Amino acid sequence: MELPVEPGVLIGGVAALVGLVVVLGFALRGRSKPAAIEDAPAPVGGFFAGFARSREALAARLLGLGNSSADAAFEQLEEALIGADVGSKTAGLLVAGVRKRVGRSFDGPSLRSALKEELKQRLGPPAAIAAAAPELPLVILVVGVNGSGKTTTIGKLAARYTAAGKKVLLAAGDTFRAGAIEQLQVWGERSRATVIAHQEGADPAAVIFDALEAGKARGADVVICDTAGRLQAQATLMDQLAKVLRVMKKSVARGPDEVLLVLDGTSGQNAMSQARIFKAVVGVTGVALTKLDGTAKGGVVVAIKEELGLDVKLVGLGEGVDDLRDFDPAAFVEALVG
Ligand SMILES: Nc1nc2c(ncn2[C@@H]2O[C@H](COP(=O)(O)OP(=O)(O)O)[C@@H](O)[C@H]2O)c(=O)[nH]1
Ligand SMILES: [Mg+2]
Repeated sequence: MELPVEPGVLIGGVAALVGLVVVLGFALRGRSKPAAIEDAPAPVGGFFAGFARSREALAARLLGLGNSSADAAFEQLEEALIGADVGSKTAGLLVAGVRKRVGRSFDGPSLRSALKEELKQRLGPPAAIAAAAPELPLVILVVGVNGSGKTTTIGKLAARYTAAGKKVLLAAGDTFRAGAIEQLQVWGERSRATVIAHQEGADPAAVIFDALEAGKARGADVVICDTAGRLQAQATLMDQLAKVLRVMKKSVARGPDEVLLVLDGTSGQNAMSQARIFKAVVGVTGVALTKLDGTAKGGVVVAIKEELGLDVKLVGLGEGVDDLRDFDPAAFVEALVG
């Protein structure tokens, strides 16, 4: 079965590092090149508000470093990477990689391109969401904490499939949160997908089982299963998800073709600890990183890949039905480093 894969599209709003390397370059080349700072792409979002303020101080510090400034420059780079939510472990790895690439003699542009190459190599090629299943329907289980953007992402994804002529069923597996079923139903209408729901408080595993059975009986192409997202630390949620998986396999023996973990791109390193827990319990196969329109802290993408071995497959760039993109690592790196 072939399902549509959109061409990768540039991440918007991810710009945590933009300008940093420009600043470094400016500092290393001396006072005669203030234009390098003017060349920095326009600030975007919350991180940049703070970054712009600290930028002059940073440049001034670097200006005083003179010829023996390489170590200090790398230290500044590491700090900036951590500030961009790359995480300290990954920042260390990246800086070591950049150091190896540039040696001790470098200027701003070579540092910047080394950082880009290092990031691209570590992120690897694009990873698309599962597009084929051994047998119809393709089954996607969507997990993540409350408010991360699961239901919205499901709605956008459903719209993408129906636009490609696919028959889509949605399972209203968040039976816990008030209004969650209605919210999915609204997305069902918007995306012309059928929603299978029980009443609030029902067993999510039972709803999802019913949706899978309905999917098979009705010849659906895709079944996308919503779940509740009470705090990841609550053992009950994890027990519930483990049960959902067991019950799913009673209808579709191979289990879900994709377990998509939805992470809020604005939640920074919190997203990492969530990802670790969900990965351990439900065997996550890919990540959808949402709300990148509202943050410039996209560096967590690198940590997700580097420290968890998980690919970001989709990114959310807004609340609208069209605001879902396939993740394109190369375009992401360009947006991040500038
Ligand atoms: N700006 C923005 N808001 C989003 C995005 N994805 C989801 N949201 C919003 O985040 C909130 C929580 O989303 P929801 O899908 O209900 O999260 P859930 O609890 O995981 O199902 C809603 O107000 C959504 O409109 C996104 O990519 N960008
Ligand atoms: Mg929801």
